[in-house]
Formats: sequence, structure tokens, C-alpha cells
Amino acid sequence: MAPGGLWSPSWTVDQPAATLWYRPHPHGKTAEQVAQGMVGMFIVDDPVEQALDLPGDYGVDDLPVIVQDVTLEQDGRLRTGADPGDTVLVNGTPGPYAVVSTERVRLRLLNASVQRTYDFGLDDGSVLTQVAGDGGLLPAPHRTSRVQLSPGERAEVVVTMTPGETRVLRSHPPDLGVSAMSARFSGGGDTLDVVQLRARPTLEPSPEVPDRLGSDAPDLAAAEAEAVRTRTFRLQGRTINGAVMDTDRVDEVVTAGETEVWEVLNSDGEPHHFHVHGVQMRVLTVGGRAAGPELAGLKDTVFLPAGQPVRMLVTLPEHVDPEVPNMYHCHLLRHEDQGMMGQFVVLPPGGSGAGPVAPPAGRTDH
Ligand SMILES: [Cu+2]
Repeated sequence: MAPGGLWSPSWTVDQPAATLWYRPHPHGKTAEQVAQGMVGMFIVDDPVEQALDLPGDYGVDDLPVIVQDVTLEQDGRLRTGADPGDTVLVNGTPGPYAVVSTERVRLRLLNASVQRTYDFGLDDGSVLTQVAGDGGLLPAPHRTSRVQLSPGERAEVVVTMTPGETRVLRSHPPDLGVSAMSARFSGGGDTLDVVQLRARPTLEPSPEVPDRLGSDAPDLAAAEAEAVRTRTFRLQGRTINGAVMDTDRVDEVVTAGETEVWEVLNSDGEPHHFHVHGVQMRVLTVGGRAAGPELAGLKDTVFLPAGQPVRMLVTLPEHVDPEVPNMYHCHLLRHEDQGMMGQFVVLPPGGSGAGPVAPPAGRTDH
């Protein structure tokens, strides 16, 4: 969008209840704009989710928690380009707290930071009940003391409070699987307070979190067996499959509605993440092992442990557009800005050619 320009998109919301978000995507300038707070949350409800009776009163027991880290100058201005920052903002606010008036409160956690990974936990080590990931409800609640989110990832957690107490949601040093030197740029050694929860002296009762949440997890082995092909993506340096982003090149051509396996490898000694536009994915395996319960729901942004291939089931969008590509990219915004991104176009079944530009010569799929 040009300065002063107006853009009025319209679209059909066609997905289950989820905690989504939006941000600018100007090539090469994304980190700077996001770091200055140009970020918002987009909450989708549906009847299935509402019937579960999870805390759902927005601003009362259902709270957006958009987490960013910044560095502030003496005069209070933001210093951009300093990652990771040393001050945590929640919904743009430093030193935030929430007054809790119910027994249970649902936090919609979004890591909207440029570079930092958070490992969220309560200061007393008590349980966070994770009920949803990026793309919606988990099949069943995942009770855990820690929820690690890399940039772009979301998780919904339910916290149970006792009257009058104050607890702190804190970020602990994340497990990034790389050297301490590399991890430092993603906040590897840091412990930070994120938000205080201050319970009133008396709390309104809240229903228990049900034992079953979203639809049952699909039979992933059967779905994988029916996938029409496997595409591989290798992330190294600031390249994906050896190339940096070129808006004049289409890297992948896919068929609308088909299900494929995408196998993504971080072959570096530094953290990378994989985000795909227009799809929600199911993580099959990480480093050859079955994905953990925190990954049991739909995902659009996935942390890639170094050296461990992540296999994902990807059902491609139904929306055909041979002219305007979708993107996939590392979700460390500095990496994205430096060209760690590729493009794919969606063709109708049986469609061929089309598109503004041809795929690169020599690219083969299997
Ligand atoms: Cu990266």
C-alpha cells in the first residue's frame, strides 16, 4: 500500500474457530513495521467452540495477549532493529496486568515478536491447560507447565485462579536446539515477566474445561498414505531450496484442494520457522518422531529444530489464482526480510502453465 492509500479487501471466513492475526508484509520492511506495533488479533468463533463453554467473554475471562519485545530509548522512543528487545509489551503495554474476576481465564497467546521465542509458564510452575494452537482447538486439552511459541505461533491456554492471588505469566529460556551464541538472537538465555494476573477477592464460578475439544484428530497415517506427492524444502542461511525470494519467480505450482506432504528441514545451526499462507497444516513427525500433543491441532507456523526434518500434511487452498502467488517463509521477520521466502501459485485440477512467470528451470518434485 502506498502512503495515504486505501485498500478494501473482502473475503469469506471459511475455517473453524481460531486465534488468528494480521500484520503488514512489505518485502524487506516487515520487521521494522511489526516492531512498531502494526499488528492485530483476529478471533474467529463458531458454534462447535461456543458449545464447549470455555471462558469466552472477551475482555473479562477471554483475553488477547499479543506479546512483543522492544528496546526503549531513554526518552521512551522505540529503538528499531534491536533484536531481541529487553522490554516486553502485551497489547502494546509495558508492565501489564489483568484483573481476573472468574475462576478460569483464557489467554490467547500470540508471539508477535520479530525474532524472540518465548517459553511461557506460570511463576509457581502450575498447570496451563492448552486448548488450541494456531489454527483452532486441539482434540483434547494439553496440560503442561510450559508453552513454547516461536514468532507467529499462537496458543490458547486456560488458567485456574484462586481468590485474591496474584500470579505472573513468565517466559523462561526457550529450548531452541542450537548453540547459546545462535540462541541469543532469539532470546535464548532470557527470563522475562509477561503479564500479571490479579484475582479479585471473590471469583465467579467457571465451568471445567471439557475432556474433548475439537473434532477427533484425523488418522494421520491414512491421510499421509493418500497424499499425492512429497515436496521438500531446505532452509539454510537466508535461502529456501538454495534461492532467496524473487517476486518474479514462482517456486512451486500446486493443485487446488490436493493433499501433499511437505518435508521441511532446517539444515542450519540457527533457528528457523516455517509459515505458509492460505493453509493450515497437520504436523506428522519431527525428526522422525510423532509430533507432541501441543502440535495436535492445525498449524500455520511451525518451529524447525535444527537438523530435524518436520513432515507436515498440507491440504492446498481451494481458491484458484494462477496470477497472484501465495508465500511460504521463515517467520523470523529479519530472515523473511532478507529473502528467506518463496512463492507458490494454485491452479485448478488439470490446470497447467499459467501464472505470471514460470517455475525455475531444474526444479523437480517427487
Ligand atoms: Cu530463518
